[in-house]
Amino acid sequence: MDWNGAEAFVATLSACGVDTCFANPGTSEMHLVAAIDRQPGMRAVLGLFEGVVTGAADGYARMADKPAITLLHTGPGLANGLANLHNARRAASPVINMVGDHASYHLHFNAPLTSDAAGVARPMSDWVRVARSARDLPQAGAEAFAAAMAWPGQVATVIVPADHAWTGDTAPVAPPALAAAPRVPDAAIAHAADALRAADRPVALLLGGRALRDDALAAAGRIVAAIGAQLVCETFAARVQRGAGRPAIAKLPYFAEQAIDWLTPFGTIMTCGTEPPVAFFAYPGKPSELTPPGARLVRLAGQREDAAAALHALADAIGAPAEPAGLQPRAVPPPGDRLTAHAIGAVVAELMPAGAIVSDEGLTAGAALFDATVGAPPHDWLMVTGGAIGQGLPVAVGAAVACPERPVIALQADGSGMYTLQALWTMARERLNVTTVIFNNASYAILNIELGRVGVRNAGPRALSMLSLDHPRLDWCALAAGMGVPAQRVTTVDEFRTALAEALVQPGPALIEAML
Ligand SMILES: Cc1ncc(C[n+]2csc(CCOP(=O)(O)OP(=O)(O)O)c2C)c(N)n1
Ligand SMILES: [Mg+2]
Repeated sequence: MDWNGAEAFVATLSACGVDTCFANPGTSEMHLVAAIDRQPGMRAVLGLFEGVVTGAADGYARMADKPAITLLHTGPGLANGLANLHNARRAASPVINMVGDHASYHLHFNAPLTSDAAGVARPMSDWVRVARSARDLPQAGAEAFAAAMAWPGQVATVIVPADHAWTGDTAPVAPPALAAAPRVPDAAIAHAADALRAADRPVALLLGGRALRDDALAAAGRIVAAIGAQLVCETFAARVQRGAGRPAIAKLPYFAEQAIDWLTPFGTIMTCGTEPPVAFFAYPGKPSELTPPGARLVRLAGQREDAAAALHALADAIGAPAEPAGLQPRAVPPPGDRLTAHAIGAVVAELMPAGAIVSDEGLTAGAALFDATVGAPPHDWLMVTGGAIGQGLPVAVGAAVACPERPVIALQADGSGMYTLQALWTMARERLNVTTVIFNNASYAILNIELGRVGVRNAGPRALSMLSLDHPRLDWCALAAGMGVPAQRVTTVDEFRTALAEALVQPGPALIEAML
């Protein structure tokens, strides 16, 4: 076969096991589009805004533990997708961006779409490479795969000049060998074991990243069995495996003073798969670091070290039993009379099937939702890792594409949902099994809270108008219908229970607009 650069590039990634492309192409990507078309086993999923494309690639990676390709159009198209690449990077998700650009010889003519595409890519990519020729393009693809899979994952971006994509005389290259996950040094395990043996006050194990997966949690549960440690998850985690039958795990509160209060009873705070906890924002006169002054901070493993191996080694070092303790029992809290975030969480905990995936962009609803669902059937919970809102619906798309047999529930705040609501159209087109619950509070509620917390007093109507979503109030049922997703509005707990039960048994997407 006579390969052009685009075909050799896509075939190289296919040989690496990449089988999904989230796309929003333009003229400079037409040979990439054709190459995707010709590649057997490659699925193409169109997103109608680049933030949907990049967020879907993130959600896919969190569930598949391998990259999808994004197909993006020049610097401006990539720029539209950057916020969710930021979230993907903070999640340490493996992602490969394939960004088309003008033909190399065309750039100096300064045509309208001329931009510094590599410069646009750099801040939100861990690895960037501009292909140098058609022959170099498959090589760049293999290198991008290795970079994306650098454990546990990175955002890798290849800029593809159009002439390199369409020039022939090249061929795919072999998949690269991948490095193993970096192991925590023995000395760090011994140090952590000493700290646990010496602890005379309660111990909190603060878990993040891959420490929130089953294997690692089983080891953490062994440490619970040995010394009664409290497991706590970082406030914004990429993916937590939780629910009934798994080691019970709390979540560190978002507000700094609540997080410090929460951590104050602990004499030792050990981090694994994450960094020592810091406040999301600085506030005048308040500390940035959340570790209480009297506590001993012990770093077991960072985000890029093998957290599961470290936890098992630590459990062995302290002679912990083989079986985890502190398992979460099945439990559903009473929802209460009013349709609140807690009530929605309680009904979700009641009806959610085992193996469901939750994409949580609930913002002010988030803490109540997490707490109400601790005793739900076993499930995966995905959060906004980088604080850039507009992640929830695209991540739900990607998770549903990665795991077609598992139902996905998107718990979505209204303001954040508006950034990337085009994801609903992709759900409808691909018939993805996603149930979206919109929290319609007609407000940027969190910013109304933060306004006071940062110390602004006597905010006037102009300030408050920048934090409100009324006049006109968003009609999510109409928005969803316009994109082919059946929707209904609910105002009571019973209406919500009926709507959710219906949506969960029907195939394809549905949206429930909860009026709060
Ligand atoms: C990309 C991006 N733009 C803006 C913000 C600032 N921001 C944080 S929360 C928020 C509003 C959230 O409102 P909503 O999603 O309705 O949640 P609620 O507070 O009402 O629960 C905004 C605009 C952000 N975090 N990320
Ligand atoms: Mg809101």
